[in-house]
Amino acid sequence: MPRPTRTLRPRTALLALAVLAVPSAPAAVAAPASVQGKAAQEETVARTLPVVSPTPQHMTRAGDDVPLARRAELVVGDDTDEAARSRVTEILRAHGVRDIDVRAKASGRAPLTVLLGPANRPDLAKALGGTQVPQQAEGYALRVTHRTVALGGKDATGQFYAAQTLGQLVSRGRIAGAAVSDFPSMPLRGSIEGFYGPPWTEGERLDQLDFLGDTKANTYVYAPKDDPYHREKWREPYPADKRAELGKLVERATANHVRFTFAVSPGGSICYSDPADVKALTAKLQAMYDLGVRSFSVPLDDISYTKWNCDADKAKFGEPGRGPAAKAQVGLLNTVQGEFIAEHEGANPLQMVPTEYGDLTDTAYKQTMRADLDGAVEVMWTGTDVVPPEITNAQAEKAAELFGRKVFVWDNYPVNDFARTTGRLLLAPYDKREPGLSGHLSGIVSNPMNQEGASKLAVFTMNDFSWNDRGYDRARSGRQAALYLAGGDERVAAAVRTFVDLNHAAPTFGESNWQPQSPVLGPRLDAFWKRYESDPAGAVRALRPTAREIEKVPAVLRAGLPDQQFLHDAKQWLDATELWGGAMRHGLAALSAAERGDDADAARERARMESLAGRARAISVDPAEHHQLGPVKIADPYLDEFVAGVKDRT
Ligand code: LTM
Repeated sequence: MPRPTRTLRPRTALLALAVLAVPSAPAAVAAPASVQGKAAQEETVARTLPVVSPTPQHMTRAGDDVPLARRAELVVGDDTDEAARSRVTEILRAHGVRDIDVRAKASGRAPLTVLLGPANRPDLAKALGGTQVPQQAEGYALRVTHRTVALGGKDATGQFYAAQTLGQLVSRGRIAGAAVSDFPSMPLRGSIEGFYGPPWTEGERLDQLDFLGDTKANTYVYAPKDDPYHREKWREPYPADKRAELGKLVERATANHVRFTFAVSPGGSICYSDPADVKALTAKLQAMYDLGVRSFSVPLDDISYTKWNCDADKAKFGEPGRGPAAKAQVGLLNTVQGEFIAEHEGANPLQMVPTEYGDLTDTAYKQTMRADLDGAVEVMWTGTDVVPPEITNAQAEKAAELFGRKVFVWDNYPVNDFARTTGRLLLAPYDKREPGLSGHLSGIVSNPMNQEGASKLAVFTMNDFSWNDRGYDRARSGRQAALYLAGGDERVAAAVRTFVDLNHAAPTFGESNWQPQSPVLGPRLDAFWKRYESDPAGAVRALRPTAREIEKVPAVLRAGLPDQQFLHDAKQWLDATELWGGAMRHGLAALSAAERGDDADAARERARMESLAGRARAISVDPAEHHQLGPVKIADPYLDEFVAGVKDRT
């Protein structure tokens, strides 16, 4: 099946988060209706603030909610950010404001006035009152009081993020009366398309850039291993059609305040000492600068340092080895930083991936890097073991010490290009990254799955963590991610969460998973078999709703999930889920029949179960979409064990 070229996901996905928001503070948790009077209930509702994602650094109630009317004034200045302005307009229109009067000064007569611009603009500073304006880059202050919404950015990106937060404060015709003072804990946040296997399509990349903007992430690194012009043919310029496509991506990234970061990986064939190769590399970067790119990366991962690509390097740097390899790389990178980046207006510091990217061992390679690499260059690091089971503050501090700077984490989650991810979607919320990492890292980017749409659940939670690592609440973030994908529909979000549970395992390169499979279904099935020994009828009765719920997940998602890219990516897993749910249902029927002594019916139901399970096991990933080929895995090994358990007992 061809991949959709453009997503049908409405741009209002984040707006929808607010629609069914839950109380944000313990104080807002309602008392039981029996002990709570109507007035108190109304008070609770009025005081409840929606959950905002990523979690703001500070959010409190500033006053009563402000009702929306058909008319509003939007007060802007020359330094109002264009993207923020169109986002605010989009939000107001989506909530029924028909007449938006854009002006330079408030009339004082509008039912709603929205002030948007730099936080130090006098009218904004006044309307923000005591709400603190953060000094951090990309920070913003927001205050909703008495018919006025003040959205003040520390810089242009801060204005855009203020608008994104506003989108989550509006629901049911009211804007929550909040005061927010917010900024990112880590400077760099987002995703790196850095996996092996089918690169994302143009439509998937455009979708990802919108998604990153929605989740206040500022970085997308273009580094697909299987784009020949990124690695093997790194010396060759992109053909005109590919260049045009990249130009479109740069434009979309800019509209989302995302830095489109162009990466080129010359390490497989470069001759470091050949000026012609250095020139070819900078020419490649120059072509991208001309398209509007301002962030660049030279990844040197997954190459050998036990051989040189030319004799001249041996003559210049000596016998191949860690130290000489680092010397050669540092020479190249310092030239790019000093002679290209520093000479190009607006260019951000160069990023690089070292060849030693996944350990904490001090070596001649790292010694040379920390001694000689230009201090401006951002160094990426994956955490230990390449796919790290955890990242602690102590590890990050050590990595910073080894490379002589805070490192930028390339987190190999939820990437599914390595053997132990065969047949898997990795959907679990981010975990086992220690609060406080923002003190030791310059940022985190996710290396996502071959499937862009399906990656959004995990990346949503990763962007939540990198925005505010100390405020990260895994369960809340997972719920918000499901709600985001579901376009704000709670029933659909519940089906998303069930699907996440069936696809929760996150393997490492070793034997064990760093995120467990099916933390809800697994224990439930264990409890089922335990109870079955003493109370078979009760056990079967209690498990039936679970089987039905699983069987219905695909229908609920296909009917109600607005994200077509996700549905496309998850197709084989959804097909298998329906079959496994049916297998469970028939398995339970077989057990019931056996209990009442109806052997014929038990055999019939058991055969149905086996047939459905067999069909589920026969579904394989789509080779056009997946690097690792094989049968799709759902809630393994629990569902197979369930089928085996039924067979043993019927
Ligand atoms: O992680 C890095 C720096 N490089 C590669 C990635 O391209 C690949 O996607 C992941 C997961 O297999 N492992 C790597 O080593």
